[in-house]
Amino acid sequence: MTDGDVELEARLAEQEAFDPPESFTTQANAADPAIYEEFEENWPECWEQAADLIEWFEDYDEVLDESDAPFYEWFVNGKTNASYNCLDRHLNERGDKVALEWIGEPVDEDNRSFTYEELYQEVNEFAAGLREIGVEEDDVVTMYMPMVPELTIALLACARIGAPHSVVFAGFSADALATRMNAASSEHLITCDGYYRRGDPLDHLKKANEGLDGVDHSVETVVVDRLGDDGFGHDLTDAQTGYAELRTAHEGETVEPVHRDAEDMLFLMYTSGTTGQPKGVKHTTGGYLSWAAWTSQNVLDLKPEDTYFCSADIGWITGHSYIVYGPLALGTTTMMYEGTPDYPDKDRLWDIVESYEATQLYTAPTAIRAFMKWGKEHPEKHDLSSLRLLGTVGEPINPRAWKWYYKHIGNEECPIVDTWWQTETGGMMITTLPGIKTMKPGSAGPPLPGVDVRIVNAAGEEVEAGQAGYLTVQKPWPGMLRTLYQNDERFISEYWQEYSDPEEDKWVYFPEDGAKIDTDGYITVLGRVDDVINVSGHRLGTMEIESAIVGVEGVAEAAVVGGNHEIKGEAVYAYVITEDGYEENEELRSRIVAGVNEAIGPIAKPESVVFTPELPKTRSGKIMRRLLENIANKEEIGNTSTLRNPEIVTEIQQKAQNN
Ligand code: 6R9
Repeated sequence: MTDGDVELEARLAEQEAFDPPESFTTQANAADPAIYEEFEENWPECWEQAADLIEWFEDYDEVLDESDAPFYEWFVNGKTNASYNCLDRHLNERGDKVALEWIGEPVDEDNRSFTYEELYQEVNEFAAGLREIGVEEDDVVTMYMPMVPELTIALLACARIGAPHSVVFAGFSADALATRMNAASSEHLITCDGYYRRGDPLDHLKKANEGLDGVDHSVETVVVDRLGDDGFGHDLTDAQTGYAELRTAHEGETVEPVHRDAEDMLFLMYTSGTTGQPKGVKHTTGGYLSWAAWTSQNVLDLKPEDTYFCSADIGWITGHSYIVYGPLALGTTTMMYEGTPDYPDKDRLWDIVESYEATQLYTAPTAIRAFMKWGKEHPEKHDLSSLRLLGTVGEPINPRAWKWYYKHIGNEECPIVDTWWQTETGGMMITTLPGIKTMKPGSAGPPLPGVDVRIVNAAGEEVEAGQAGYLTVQKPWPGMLRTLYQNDERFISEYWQEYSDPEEDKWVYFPEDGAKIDTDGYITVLGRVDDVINVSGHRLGTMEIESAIVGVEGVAEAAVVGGNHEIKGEAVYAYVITEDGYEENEELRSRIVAGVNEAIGPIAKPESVVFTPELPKTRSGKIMRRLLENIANKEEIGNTSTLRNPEIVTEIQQKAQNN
């Protein structure tokens, strides 16, 4: 490091607040600080601003219907179509402009650009193909696909014909696919033969077929050919059709976008919760799309002339809202890339930013921590001056990583938006408006205008500045989930139980996060307060992992916790009791890891498996996960006086050390 570098690092390390640069504020989509007051005074009508960003076939006659809270309805009786909004309405003005840049793994330089016109055409043809294989309005279509452009095309084709999609992350296991298809009674699957990871082809269809074996009803499948000659030579069955074949049979056809009610389901997305069963989060057409578009415009500062890069996977909500729906609704050029940030080299992302002159980058803290570890020489090899704004999502970002991102990627010229939100919220909820607000590294910022977030104690009273409490949202918002698929009861018990007062018709949404607030109203999110582990920004339920481990032969009981991890944020730590007659050995340990891999996927694999004769339990028999977390984090052990078996704690500690 030069003296200048040292000086700069020292200055950055101390600085606690950063104002957005003038070069940004003067051109920002949201530039008037009065918006906060205006939205508060004019709530809920303020959200007409979001609805105005999309085109309606029939106008809505009420902004919000609260009569059946918490089953809120937004933009009542409005009719629209998400595919129409992301494609058709841009054709006149920018049909020749690129809608989607796809950057494949650099095995064959197989990058593809789709103009709005081209994307429109391919979506229409595929929509016609879906109809041909029997997909009807309101049928749930499952996608189990990696980051290939056909995934975006499939989402928009489904939206066009009013068939809700349910995307299952391609890294999830065959079992996870089967569980989700069964839960949604989904009779259609779109998948692909395989994809590339670090230069090697992966056999994805094999996994999809294994998943289909576990589905309890018949399924029609469409298979995208990604690998060509590198494919694994699977023969398609009678219930499987090739994507290209299906689409080209409808070449040149167009399909009228179905007029969907604002409250009609656009998609389902399964996410982890406290119990073993994943939750089918239901999002609607009007409210969700308006929310994705409004937040894209005001937080990501997207403009039609931008080339915007979100490095997430469409298998997660971030990809839905901020690769597909938000950017395309606004007529922006959106990018998707296949592969990993360190193949063929650790500058993959920076190479993409430079080559495509990306204007915004939206990524996750776990990625930023990895970039930091790899060193600034990788971004320094590239001209990143096209960037105007940076964003993060998925987990808390520590100030050191924030500052590294600010300095080494943004060159101190790009505001950073640290955006807190969830699968359930549909889009961003807490973050600075980048053209208006000062940034404080480590704090996501104030809630967005019109979003009523309060930090409360266990009794539901607001806590004082600086105190930790529970994050709650006290007014509905257009992008909110409407229910859990076919499970209204669980919807209420998961999100509306703790702080609501049904007698008073007071409904408070509880996202299961802890947080604190400062005197400026800036919120620092502290993490989940339920049994959900956040590994590299991905939500995993401890119960799901525990039941996978208990399913392994030789395991009697298991407890799983999240422990700190330098790159991943959190990692999975497992504590396992063996069955009589089974040895605590490496063989069992690797079967446990393989069992989790098979039941959920590689992201859930335990970092460590510690064998123990007992788990620390309270007198009422509940596992004290907090103590296991202390052990995983090599922290001082908290109070053990309420344990039935306090002596076990030191024993587990020793075993963990010798692991
Ligand atoms: C979009 C997404 C949601 C959970 C959420 C919280 C954590 C997300 C965050 C953040 C701190 C941020 N989270 N963004 N924590 N700061 N900026 O990630 O959705 O996969 O449903 O996860 O992620 O704990 O409750 P999802």
